[in-house]
Amino acid sequence: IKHPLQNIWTLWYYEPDKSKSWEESQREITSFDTAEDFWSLYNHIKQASELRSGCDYSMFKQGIRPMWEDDANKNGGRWLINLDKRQRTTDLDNYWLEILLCMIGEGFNEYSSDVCGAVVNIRPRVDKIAVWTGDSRLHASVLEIGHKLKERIRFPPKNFINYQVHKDTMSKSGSMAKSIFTI
Ligand code: M7G
Repeated sequence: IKHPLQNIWTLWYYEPDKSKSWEESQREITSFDTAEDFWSLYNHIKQASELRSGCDYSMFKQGIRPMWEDDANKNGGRWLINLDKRQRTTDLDNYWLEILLCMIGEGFNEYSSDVCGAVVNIRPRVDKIAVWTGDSRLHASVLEIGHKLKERIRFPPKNFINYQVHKDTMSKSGSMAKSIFTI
């Protein structure tokens, strides 16, 4: 018997395509609900660091699209980790795997239900990894998820991560949105 997960998770892949809208370029790859099926998938696909610039992976609970507009995300926000060029070879894949394992193992404890998913953006200058939560107004939950995130990926304590509300990200451009928490 395979080891069941508490949630069903869906992997998405985004590749820029000028002939399509951003939303149309988000492709649902597959869903899984056991630890073994997670590893088969993970071992079968490229590492995040091997994706072409401009591409993303997203892993979200089944039924939640990796977009601000989804009902589950529209009041939410994200804990954002910016990675400089050098970290693509040293940290990116490790952070991403640890976040996936933390999510599928419900490692955010009593706040795991507030986690919607995670995204990794491969970009020419700064790669980004973000954990998306469903309600930016739940401050205790947001903060606990952020602290747990830093702990799990063993983020250097002297470095900081920021939480941005999707509605702010939507109206500003990219990473320039203001943060409501920094830890
Ligand atoms: P990004 O890929 O999150 O970051 O956003 P980047 O600036 O580092 O590449 C790039 C652009 O993709 C945004 O300005 C939007 O046009 C589009 N985009 C990104 N997200 C996350 C969404 C989304 O959730 N919904 C929609 N409609 N567009 C998005």
